[in-house]
Amino acid sequence: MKTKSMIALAIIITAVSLAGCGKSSTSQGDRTANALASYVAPGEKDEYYLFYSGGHSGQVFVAGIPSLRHIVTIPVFAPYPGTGYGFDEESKKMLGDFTWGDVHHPALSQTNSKYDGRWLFVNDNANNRIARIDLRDFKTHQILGPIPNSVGNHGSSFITENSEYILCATRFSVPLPKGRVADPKDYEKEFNGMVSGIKVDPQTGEMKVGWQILTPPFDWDLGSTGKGPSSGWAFWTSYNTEMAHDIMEVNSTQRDRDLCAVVNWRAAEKAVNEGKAQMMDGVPIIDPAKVPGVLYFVPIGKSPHGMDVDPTGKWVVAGGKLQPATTVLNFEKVQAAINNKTFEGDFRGIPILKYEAVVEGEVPVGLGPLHTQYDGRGFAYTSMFIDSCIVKWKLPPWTADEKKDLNKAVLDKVPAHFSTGHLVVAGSDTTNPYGKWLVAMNKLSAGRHINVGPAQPESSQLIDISGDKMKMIAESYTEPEPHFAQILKVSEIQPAEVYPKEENKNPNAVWDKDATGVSRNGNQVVAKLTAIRSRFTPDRIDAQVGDDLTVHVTNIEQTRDMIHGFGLIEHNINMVMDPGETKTFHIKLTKPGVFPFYCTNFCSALHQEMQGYLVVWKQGEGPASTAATGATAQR
Ligand code: RUQ
Ligand code: CUA
Repeated sequence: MKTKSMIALAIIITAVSLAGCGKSSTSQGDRTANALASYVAPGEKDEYYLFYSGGHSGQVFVAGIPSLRHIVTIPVFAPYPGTGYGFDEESKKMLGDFTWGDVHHPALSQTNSKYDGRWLFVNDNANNRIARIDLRDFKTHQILGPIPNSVGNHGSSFITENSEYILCATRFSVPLPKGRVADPKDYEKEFNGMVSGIKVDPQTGEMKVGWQILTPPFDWDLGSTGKGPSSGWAFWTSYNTEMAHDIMEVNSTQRDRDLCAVVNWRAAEKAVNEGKAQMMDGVPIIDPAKVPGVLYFVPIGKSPHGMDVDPTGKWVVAGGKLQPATTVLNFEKVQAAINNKTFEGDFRGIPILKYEAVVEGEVPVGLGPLHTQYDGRGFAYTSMFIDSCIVKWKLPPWTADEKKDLNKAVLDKVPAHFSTGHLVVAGSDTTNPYGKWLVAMNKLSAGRHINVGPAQPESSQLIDISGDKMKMIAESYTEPEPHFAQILKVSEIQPAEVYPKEENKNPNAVWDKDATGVSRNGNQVVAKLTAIRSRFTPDRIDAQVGDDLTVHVTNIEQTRDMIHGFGLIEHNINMVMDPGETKTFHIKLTKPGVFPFYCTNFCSALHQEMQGYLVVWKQGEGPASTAATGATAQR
């Protein structure tokens, strides 16, 4: 039916566009073609997942491509009542004392530099953490951090070719170890930054801090990891090579070139194994001045931002925020310069590679180049914050003619609305990009949407890059604030639709009525409940003031979509159990009364009837006080 419904839509759209919208710069023919390109008819499905970071919302959003429709929110660093995240004991423990995070750069796990569909890692710029989302259930399973000796986890999370490590670099420098105080006036002497290798368990995905590399107090910015010829290496831009600590917009933008980091992470791992590190706050730290071969610098103009390795692993492109060009490093030349010691001096004992020896060219893409992505066909796409467009250009090797005038390598520009930050090309950071779609994540939506008052959303735009010329197809709006994103082909993963009963290893899970009930031991009261359409068993919990109440609820459904919630009136308790899942909350009972609890998730025609009572008697009163120790009251 796909064709029929598309033709119908085409007719409707043509009719609508003929009736008005004369202001649009898109011709009638294109409107129809564009609409069809992103149209996913009712009952049909998108072809790709778009995982985009939710910035300071602390979450990850999942949309479909080509429809750009938001499908779910995956809560990560902030409580999210919609899925009960941050209310049950397990997720509360993961969040710790924090109720927000600042998610910037999601990274899909890789095997041999291809997405393997296992995990999605995201960083928290604000509280120096990394989280792991499992793509089997689209849930957050681990939050690591705050990472020791590391402040402002922005240059992250960059994954290595076989997901050996998540590599991170600090945005901010502070006196180390954390907790030490020095005057910011002594910034150059007292402050330091850090590059961290977060080790990922190849079976479970469990992360732990592996090692760190001490750096001068530059503000490390964006980076990426190598592959192919650059296998084992990673790259970060920096701003503030000036090492300013105040009036940063002036004082940190003085130099024409800043120093980017070229890190041999395999050499770092080896150095740690050989005992060449010193411990700080429980982490082996490498001083790269004393362990040659781990860290090099390359000058890049000016206050650069993104630094992206192409699918072949040979070209590394830096966006020169304040310079109207991208700089293309040739990794083979980087390697040769290291081997031949073609240095132009050093900074605190770290060799600076000679610019002319490693740079293939500066491509005049326009104003405010930030990030670059690749289609795997030899083309690069750069987001332009100031020019507010996406620029398509040709990677080397360039013809003699192009080399003479690299303007000739710039092939196409498409306006974006407005001020694009990140952009993502499907699969750009793998050896085999899918290539077809590009999503521009724009910082300013500038009132292109219906008026929603002064709090404005961000916008995302879908661009078709399959032809010679880019084509703007569709736009949508998003909660604040997408930074980077990853695109994964839907057919590459098979998420679970329920948690199978036999996989539920929770010791407090109950599946039969006989195992449910309320038991008391001293003032510890434990309730084990089942939830199924449309009742809780038991639907009454008796306790008394002063009790410690623990409630485990198992959703014993094995049917897709049959989700139950557990909301407890006036106690700030809100759990949501997916089919086959057990969740737990714990509270100290402080006030007497009868408190209804109810299912929050509309599950059946009798959903509204899915309710019960927590009866909190005064101390020494009611059946709660007489229940024998360890006894289980059944109903
Ligand atoms: S940064 S807009 Cu946080 Cu990724 Cu470049
Ligand atoms: Cu269960 Cu509503």
